[in-house]
Amino acid sequence: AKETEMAIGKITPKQFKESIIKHLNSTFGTDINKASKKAWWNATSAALNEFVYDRLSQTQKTHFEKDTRAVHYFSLEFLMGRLTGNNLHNLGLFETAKKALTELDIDINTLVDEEEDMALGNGGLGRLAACFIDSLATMELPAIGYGIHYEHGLFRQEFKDGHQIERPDSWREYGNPFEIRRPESIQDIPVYGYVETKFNDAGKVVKEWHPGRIIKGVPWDVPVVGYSGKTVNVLRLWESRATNFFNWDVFNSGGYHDAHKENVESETISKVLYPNDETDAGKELRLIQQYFFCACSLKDIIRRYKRAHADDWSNFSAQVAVQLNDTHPAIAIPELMRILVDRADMDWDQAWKICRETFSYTNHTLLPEALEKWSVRLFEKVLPRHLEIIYEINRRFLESEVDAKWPGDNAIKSKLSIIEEGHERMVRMGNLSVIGSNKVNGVAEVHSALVKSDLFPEFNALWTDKFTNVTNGVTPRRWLKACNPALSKLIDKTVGDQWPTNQEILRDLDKKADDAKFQKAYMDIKHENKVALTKVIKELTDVDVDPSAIFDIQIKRLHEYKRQHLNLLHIMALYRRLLQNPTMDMVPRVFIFGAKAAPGYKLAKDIIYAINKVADKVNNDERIGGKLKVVFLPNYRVSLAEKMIPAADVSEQISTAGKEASGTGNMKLALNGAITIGTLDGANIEIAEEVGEENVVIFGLTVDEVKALKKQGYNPWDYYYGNEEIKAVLDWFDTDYFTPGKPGELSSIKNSFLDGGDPYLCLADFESYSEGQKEIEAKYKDKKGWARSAILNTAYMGKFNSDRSIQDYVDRIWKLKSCTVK
Ligand code: 26M
Repeated sequence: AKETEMAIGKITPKQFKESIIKHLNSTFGTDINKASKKAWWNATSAALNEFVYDRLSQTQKTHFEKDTRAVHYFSLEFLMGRLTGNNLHNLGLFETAKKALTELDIDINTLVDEEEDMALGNGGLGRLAACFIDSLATMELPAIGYGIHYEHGLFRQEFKDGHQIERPDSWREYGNPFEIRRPESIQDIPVYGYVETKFNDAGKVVKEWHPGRIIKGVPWDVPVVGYSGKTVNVLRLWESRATNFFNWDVFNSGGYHDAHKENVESETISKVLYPNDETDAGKELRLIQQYFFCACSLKDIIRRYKRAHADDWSNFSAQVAVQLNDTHPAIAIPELMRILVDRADMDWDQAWKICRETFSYTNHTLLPEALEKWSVRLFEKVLPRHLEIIYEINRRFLESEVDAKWPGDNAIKSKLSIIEEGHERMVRMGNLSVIGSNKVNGVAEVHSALVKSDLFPEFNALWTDKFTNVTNGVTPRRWLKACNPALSKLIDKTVGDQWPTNQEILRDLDKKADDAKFQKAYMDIKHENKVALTKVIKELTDVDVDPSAIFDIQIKRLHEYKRQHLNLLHIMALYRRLLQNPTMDMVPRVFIFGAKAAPGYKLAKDIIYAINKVADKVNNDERIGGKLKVVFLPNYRVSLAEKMIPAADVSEQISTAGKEASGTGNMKLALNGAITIGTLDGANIEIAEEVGEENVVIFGLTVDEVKALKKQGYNPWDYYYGNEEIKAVLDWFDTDYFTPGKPGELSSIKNSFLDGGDPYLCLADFESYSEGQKEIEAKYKDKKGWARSAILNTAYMGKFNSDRSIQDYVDRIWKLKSCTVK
C-alpha cells in the first residue's frame, strides 16, 4: 500500500486485476481462459500504461507551459533492456501488479520474462544512455533522448559447436506496448545531390543544396518513467521511411524496380544497429544513419523552440543543450550551422556562437582504431553542403584561433585540423566535436586525464576550461532494486527505503558490516541468487554447477583490451595445477562468461571458441572432482545481466591499464556485493578508493608502467621462456587436447600472445593476476571477512549512482533546473 501511495494515489490489486482483464478483452481480443503468455504480458503492460501516459502528458504540458531549458541526449544507441518490470517498479506498482497477477494465477517473474529486450545498443555506451535517461526523469529534469528506431537491435548470439553464430534480433515481433508512433511530427530529411553557388538579390553569395533524395523520419516515443513516477520524459526514436511522392516519374515510365529500389534504400536506414563497438567501419549507411537522426532531432527541437520563440534565435542556446554521446552524432554541429546560415540567413559568427554554446561532447574511448573518421570522398557524395561547412569551420579555426596561439606553426595546424591529409583525405569527427563544443568530458578521472594529456593535448592547451570529467554511474533502480529484490528488501529493513533516490543512505549499511546476523542474512540472499543462476546455467548450457562454489563473473563485450583471454590463460593454468596435483586444496570455482563479439572481429570470435572448448573439457573431466567449472552463457544482454549480477561473488575487471575508459558493469557487480579483481584502470580506480583497498583485489601494471614497458620495448617471448607455466599453457593451444582430432584450432590465441606481440600485455600481467586470484581465494576462505567486504561494497558504491553523474553534468555542463510536474 505504501509503495503505491508514493506514485499515483490509490490503486488496489483488485482494480489492477480488472484493468488487466479489460485490456485482455478489449485491447487484445482474447480472454482469461485462452490468452497466450504474450497476451498476458501485453495486457499487463497496457494496464500499467494508463498511468504512464497520463504522467507523460502532464510532464509535456508542464515543460511547455514553463518553457523550460532542456537537455537533448543525442545517441546512436539506447540499450534499454526490458521495460515492464522497470516501469512497474518506478511507478511503485510492482507489488500491486504481483498481487493482481497472483490472483489470476500468473507468476509475475514468468510474465516479465516474456518481454524481448529493447537492445538498441552494443554495450557500455548504449547502456549508459539508458541509465542516464532514467536518472534525468527521476531527478525531474526536462530531457529528451534522441536516437534511431532500429527494426533490428543487436544480433542474437547462439553457439554452434562452440562458435558464435549471429541471428537477427526482432524485438518488435510481438509488439511493443510502450511506444507511440507520432505521425504528426514527421520530418523530411535531404541527402546526396549537389550544391549550387548563387547570388541572392542583395548580391551576396549563397549556397543552395539540391538533394538527390528526401527521406521521411517518423518518430516513435518511448516513455521514460522516473522513480516515483512524477516525471515521465520521452525517448524519441526515428524510423526512416521512403517519401512516396519522390520518384513517381521513374515509376510511371515503367521503372518500377528502380523506384522500388530507392524506397528500399530509404527504409534500410533504420533497419539495423551496427554491431561494432570500438572499431570504426566507415560504411556509407552508417554515416547516413548518423545524419538522418541528427537532422530529424534538430528539426524537432527547432519546431518546439519556435512555438515559444517564433523567429527570435537569441534564446536558443539558453533553452537548448545538446549532449553528443561520443562523436557518432557530431554531424549535428555542421547541420545546425547549415540551418542557421543557409536557411535562417544568420551571419556566420552569430551562428557559430550559438552552435558552440549548444553542443557538448562526451568521449568514451582512447583506442586509436575507435576514433571516427570519414573519407572526404564519401562525405562529398552524401552530404556535400556539410563538407563545405566543415571546411569553413576548419579554415576559420586554423586561421584565427590556432594561428593566434601558435603563429605559423604548420605542424600543430595539421594535428588540429578537422581534415587529415594523406593518401585519402579524412574528416576527423573527434576534432570537429572538440572544436564545436562547449565542454568535452571523459567518463572516469583517469580517462579524462588521458583525454587531456594524450588524446587532445593541444586542444587542452588552447582551451583548458573546455575539458572536464564526469565519472559514469548506473541506476540503482534497475541494478539493485529491481534485479535483486531480496537484497533490496533487506536494505529497506536496515536503512529505510529511500536509498533508491538518495545515494548517501546505503553508506549506513557499514554499521552492519561486522554484525553476524546481518552478515548471515546478506550471504543467505547471495546464496539464493546463486541457486537461481544455477538453474539458468543449467537451462542455457546443460552444465551443473554447485552454488556453494565461488561464482566468478566476466561480462562485457569481447575485446582484446578487456582481456577475456587473460582470464582464460589463468583458468587453463588452474586446470593444469589441478591435473598435476588432484588433491590440491582449492575452493571450488565457477568461471562464468557473457560476451558478444563483433561479427567481423576474428580473434574475438576465436577467443569465444577457445573458452567454449576449454569449458567442454574441464566440465567433463572427472579427475578434478568438480573443483573447476567454466560456462559461457549465450546471448549476453541486459535481461541476462540482471540475473547474473546478483549472483556474483567475484567481478572480473581486468583490462590493460589505460584502455577501459570507465566500465559500468564493474559498478553494477560491486553494488550487488561482488568483490572486484581488477587493474588500476577506468572507474576501477575510483571504486577501489570508495570501497577501500582491503575490499578489492588490485593487480597488474599501472598506466605509467604500461607506457614505460611499451617504450622500453615489450617482448612477450621473455615471459614465454621466463615462466614455465605460461609456456606450458600457451603450448597447450597448439595441441588437440581441447579439440580432439583437430590440433591447431586454437593456435590463433597462442599466436596473438607471441607473434602477434601481445598488444594488451596479457603475459606481462599474468603472474600478478594469478597472485591476485590466490588472494581472492584466501579472502573467500575467511567467511566473515568476505561477508564484511561484500557488505561494504554495497554500502560504499553510492558515488556510482547515475543520479550523481547527472548532477555533475547539470552543474558542470548543462546548467539545468529541475521542474516539478503537478
Ligand atoms: C563505431 C563505428 C561503427 C559502428 C559502431 C561504432 C561504435 C559503437 C559503440 C563504437 C563504439 C561504441 O561504444 C563504445 C563503448 O561502449 N564504450 C564504452 O563506454 C562506456 C560508457 O562510457 C565505458 O564505460 C566503457 O569503458 C567504454 O568502453
